[in-house]
Amino acid sequence: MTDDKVNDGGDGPETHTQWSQQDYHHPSAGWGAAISVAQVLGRQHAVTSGPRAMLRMNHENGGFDCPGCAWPDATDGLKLDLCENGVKHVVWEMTPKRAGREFFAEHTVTELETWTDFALEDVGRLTEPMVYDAATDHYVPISWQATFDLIGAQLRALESPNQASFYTSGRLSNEATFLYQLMAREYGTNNLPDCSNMCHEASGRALQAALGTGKGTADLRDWETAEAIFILGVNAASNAPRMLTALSDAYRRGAQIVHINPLVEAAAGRTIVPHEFVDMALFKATPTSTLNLQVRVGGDLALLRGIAKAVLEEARTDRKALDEVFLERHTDGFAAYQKVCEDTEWADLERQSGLTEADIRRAATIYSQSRRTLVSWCLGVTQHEHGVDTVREIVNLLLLRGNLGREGAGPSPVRGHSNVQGNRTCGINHRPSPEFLDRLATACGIDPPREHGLDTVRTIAAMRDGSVKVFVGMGGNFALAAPDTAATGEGLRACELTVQVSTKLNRSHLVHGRQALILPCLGRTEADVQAAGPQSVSVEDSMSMVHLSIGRKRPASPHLLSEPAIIAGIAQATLPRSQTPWTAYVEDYDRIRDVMAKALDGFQDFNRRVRHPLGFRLRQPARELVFLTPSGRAEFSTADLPDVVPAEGDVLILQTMRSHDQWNTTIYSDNDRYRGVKNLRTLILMNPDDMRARSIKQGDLVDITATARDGSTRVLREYRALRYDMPRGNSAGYMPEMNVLVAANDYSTQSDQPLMKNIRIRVTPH
Ligand SMILES: Nc1nc2c(c(=O)[nH]1)N[C@H]1C(S)=C(S)[C@@H](COP(=O)(O)OP(=O)(O)OC[C@H]3O[C@@H](n4cnc5c(=O)[nH]c(N)nc54)[C@H](O)[C@@H]3O)O[C@H]1N2
Ligand SMILES: Nc1nc2c(c(=O)[nH]1)N[C@H]1C(S)=C(S)[C@@H](COP(=O)(O)OP(=O)(O)OC[C@H]3O[C@@H](n4cnc5c(=O)[nH]c(N)nc54)[C@H](O)[C@@H]3O)O[C@H]1N2
Ligand SMILES: [Mo]
Repeated sequence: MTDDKVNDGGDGPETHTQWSQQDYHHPSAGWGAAISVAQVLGRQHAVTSGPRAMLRMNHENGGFDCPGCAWPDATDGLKLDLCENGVKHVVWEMTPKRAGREFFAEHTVTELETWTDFALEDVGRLTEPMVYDAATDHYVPISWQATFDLIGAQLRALESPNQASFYTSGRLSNEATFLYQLMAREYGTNNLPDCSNMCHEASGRALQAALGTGKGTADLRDWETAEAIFILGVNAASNAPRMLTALSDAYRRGAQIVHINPLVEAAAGRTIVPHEFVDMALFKATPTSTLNLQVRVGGDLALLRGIAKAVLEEARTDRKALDEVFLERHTDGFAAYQKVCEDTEWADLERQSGLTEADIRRAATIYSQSRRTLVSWCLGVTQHEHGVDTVREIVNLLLLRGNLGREGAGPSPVRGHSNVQGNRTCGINHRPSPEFLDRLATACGIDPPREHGLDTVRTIAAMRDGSVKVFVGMGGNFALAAPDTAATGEGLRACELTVQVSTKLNRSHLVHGRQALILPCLGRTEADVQAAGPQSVSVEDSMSMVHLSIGRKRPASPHLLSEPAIIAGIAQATLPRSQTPWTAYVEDYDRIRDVMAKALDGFQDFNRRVRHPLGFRLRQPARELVFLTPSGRAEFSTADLPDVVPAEGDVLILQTMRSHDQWNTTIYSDNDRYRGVKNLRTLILMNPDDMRARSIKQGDLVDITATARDGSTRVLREYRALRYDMPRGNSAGYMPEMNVLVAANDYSTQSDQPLMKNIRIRVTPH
C-alpha cells in the first residue's frame, strides 16, 4: 500500500515491524490476556483509572454495564468476571486523549481520509459538536442548538419522512432507544436500520417463526446445568470471552462441549479463567472442548440434519432417543421433518457439511446421550443465505429430544453489541408489528406509520438512488461496518445531510453528505447528570436480563450531551408541535421508563423492577412452553439442503471475521493473538492445499477477486496468504477491510443480511 492511497478503511496502526505467524499453544484468557490488558492500559495512559473503573463494571449495584459484548453477568452477581476484551473496550472509551477543535483546525477531511482507522480513533474522544465546512474542507465548531436547528430544518424540508433513515448501533441504552424510535415514528417513518440487520436478523426471524419469540430461551443457569453444549460459529475467546468461564465450569462437571467451526478457535482448546487467581498463579488450565468438528463454511445445516437423521435412526430401536411426549404435546410438523431427514442421503450430508458420516454420528451420540442440551451460535451461522433455515434446524434438533422449556436446555444465541437485544425490544425494528405500534400509539399519543421501513441494505440502495437524503447514525460506523464499502460510500456522499452521534472520530465522519455533523455524546462509563440529578440507564443482555447501568466518571468534555438529550434536541427542532414531553423526559429518565412501562410488553412496573440488584428477566413465553405461533406449538421446518459447494473448482468461499484485537470497526492493534498472527491485518487465511494448487507460498502477496451474484467483480490487492487449518475450499480474513468484497446486493433472501460469511472469491498471486 502506498502512503498517499485514500484509505477505504479498517486498517490497524501503521507498523514497520515484520509480520509473523506461529501456532498458538497457550490457554485462552489467563496470563496472555493479563499482559495484553497491561499493554492497553499503558498505551491509553490509564494505568490507575483503568483498574478502578474495572472494579465498578458489571457490578450488581451502581456499576456500569460493560459496553463490550452482551454476555450476561454472573448469576450470583459477586464474581469479578472481567475479560481482556471488555477491559480494552472500556479503556478505549476512557482515554485521556481528545479530538478537540484544534485538531480539526489542523487537518482537512481530505487529509484525514488517508489515515488508518486506528489513527482516527486514536486521536481520542470528541469534545464538541462539529459541522463540515465545504469551503475549507474542515470540520468547524458549531453550537448544539445550531446543530438541532440544521437537522430540524433539513428533516422538515423533505417531501416525505421516508427520505430520512435512522441507523442504530447496538450501544444505545433502552431509554435512548425508546426515544429514538419514538422520534422517528412521530416524525413519520419506520426507516430504522440497525446493526442487527448484519448480525442476528436471521436468528430473530427463525426463532420467531419456530417458537413465537425472537430471542434465545436459555439463561446463565442453563449454561451451568447443561449436559451437552453445542457451539456453532462463535469465536468465543475473542468475542464473548466470559463464555470461557461457563465452558470451563461445564468441562469440570463432566459436560460434553462440541465446537462446530471451520477453524479450531481458541475457545475450543483450554482456558485459565481470569478471576480464578489460584489457577492464574499456577498456570492451571481447564479444557473447554470435548469435540471439534471443522465444518465447511455454510455447512452447518447439513451437519445438524445429519445429527437429526442419526437420532431418528436410533429411535427405530430405542424409543427413548426421542422425547415422544414433548413432540406430541408441544410441536407441529414432526412427521414432515422426519421424512425430510430420512430422504436426505448421507452422501449429500457429508459433501455439504465437509464432515464424514462417522464424525456426524459422533456428535449425534453426544446429543442423544445428553438429557439437557443447549445450542449456542453467532455469526458463523447467521451471515449466510440460508441463515434462517440453519437456525430453524437448530430448533428442530432441540425439539426432537424436548430440549426446550426446561433447565439446562434450549437455544442460546450469542448476541453482538452490549445492548443490541434491548434495542430491538424497545422498538428499533424496521418491520414493527401492528400490536407494537398500537400500544406505542396509545401510550405516547402519536400516530405511527404502519408501512415497513428500510433496513441496512435497503438504506444503502435508497441513498444511492436518491430516495433517502438524510442519514442519522446513532452510534456505530456505518461507512465501514456496512457491506460494499464503495457502494455505501457512494450512498452516504449522495446524501443532503449525514449526522453521526459518536464518541470517537471514525470513517463515517469522513465519508459524508453535502452537509455533515458530528455530535459527540457521553459514553457508558461517564456520569450523566440531568435536572433531576445523576441518571442511570438500562440494558438487556443476551439472556433477556434487564438491569441498570450507571456511569460515574467525569465526562470527557463539559460539552458532551447524553444520547437522550441529543435525540430530544433533534425531536424538538423537527417536530415543533410535538405533544411528547421531550424536555421532561431528559430531565429525569424515570419518566422515560414510566412511559416505556406502558408502551412495551413485559416492562410493567419498570422503574421498580429495574432497581432490583440484578434487574429482572423479561418473560420468555417459549421458555414456559407457550408458543405464540399460528399453531400454538413449536413449529418444525423442512428446508431444502442448500448447496454450499461452489461448482467452479477455482472458487473459494471467504468468510470475514474479527481478529482478537478489534471491536468491530475499532481496531486496537494488528495482532490476532489466538491465531498466532502479529503485525498483519491485510491477510487471507487459506488451506495449505488450496495454496499449493494456486502456486501460492506462505506469506506471498495475492489479489482477491470476488464475484457477486450479478456477476460484478470486486478486488482487493496485495493481501498476504497465510496457511491455516481449515476445510479445503474455504478461506478467512478480517472485517471491516474485506467489506470491499461484499456486494451490496448480495444479501440473504431469508433474512436480508449481507452475505459476510459467504463471499465467492478467486485468489491469484499478485
Ligand atoms: N472483542 C470483541 N467482542 C465482540 C465483537 C468484537 O468485534 N470484538 N463484536 C461483537 C459483535 S457486534 C458480534 S455480532 C459478535 C460476533 O461474534 P462472532 O460470531 O464470534 O464473530 P466473528 O469474528 O465474525 O466470528 C465468526 C466465527 O464463526 C466462524 N465461522 C465462519 N463461517 C462459519 C460457518 O459457516 N459455520 C460455522 N459453524 N462457523 C463459521 C468463524 O471461523 C469464527 O470463529 O461479537 C461481539 N463481541
Ligand atoms: N464483512 C463483515 N462486516 C461486518 C460484520 C462481519 O462479520 N463481516 N459484522 C457486522 C456486525 S455483526 C455488526 S454489529 C456491525 C457493527 O457495526 P457498527 O455498530 O456500526 O460499528 P462499530 O464498529 O461497533 O461502531 C464503532 C463506533 O461507535 C461509536 N461509539 C462507541 N461507543 C459509543 C457510544 O456509547 N455511543 C455512541 N453514540 N457511539 C459510540 C464510536 O464513535 C465508534 O467509532 O458490523 C457488521 N459488519
Ligand atoms: Mo454484531
